Amino acid sequence: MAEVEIISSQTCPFAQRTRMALIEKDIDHVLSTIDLNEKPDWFLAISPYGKVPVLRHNGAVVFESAVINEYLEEVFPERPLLPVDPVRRAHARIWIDFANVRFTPPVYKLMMAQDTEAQAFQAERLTKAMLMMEHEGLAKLGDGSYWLGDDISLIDLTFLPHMQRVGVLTHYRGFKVPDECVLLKAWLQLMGRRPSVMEGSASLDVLIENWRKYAENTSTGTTAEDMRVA
Ligand SMILES: N[C@@H](CCC(=O)N[C@@H](CS)C(=O)NCC(=O)O)C(=O)O
Repeated sequence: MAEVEIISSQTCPFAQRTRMALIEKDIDHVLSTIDLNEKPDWFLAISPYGKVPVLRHNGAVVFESAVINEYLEEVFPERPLLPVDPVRRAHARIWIDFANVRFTPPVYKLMMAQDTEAQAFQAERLTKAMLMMEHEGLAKLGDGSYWLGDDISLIDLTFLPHMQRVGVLTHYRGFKVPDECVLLKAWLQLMGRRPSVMEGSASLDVLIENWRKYAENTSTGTTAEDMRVA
């Protein structure tokens, strides 16, 4: 058995972040997939939040995608995904926090909003987040193609899965990446060609079907519960 195991569900965007880190860092691992509608007892015993991803490594259990990725960075320093310079490292963490606190919640909340007023409010929030990513993030941080320049980093891996789901928002809510976000659109295209993205991504049709529960606000999962109060 490989010493690194990542536990995911079929199309979890948070688990996708960690899977991409494992692939980018070329870490030998096993991918275990569970059904979130019927969480096995062994999984509930190691996942206090009842959420994927969960990483098992040499008997230790680590959860929360951002924490897992930092753990992998510390334990497997080869093929680094964070810069060495402390200021650049701090900036990377600021944008990873931004992805979790300011970008991801409006993605879910726009999906789950049922009346047009709430949808317009969340679309506005998401638009503002994307404009900030364009002008304060991509335009200022790096002069290359990825968030920090020429080298891919944990920032790219953290934003990518939910940026891919903008196509699902377009399908259900008519939302689109703002026209002025040219760097963001170019980055998304570039990321689409990474083997780690190609391997870990589901088709738009699968994502649309999988997120129907959010679009109809019928999900009883803990992610939906958390996002209702986020
Ligand atoms: N903050 C967590 C979020 C993880 C999360 O929400 N995972 C979802 C699947 S994409 C989950 O396991 N949800 C459990 C449920 O819906 O019951 C992370 O970054 O790892």
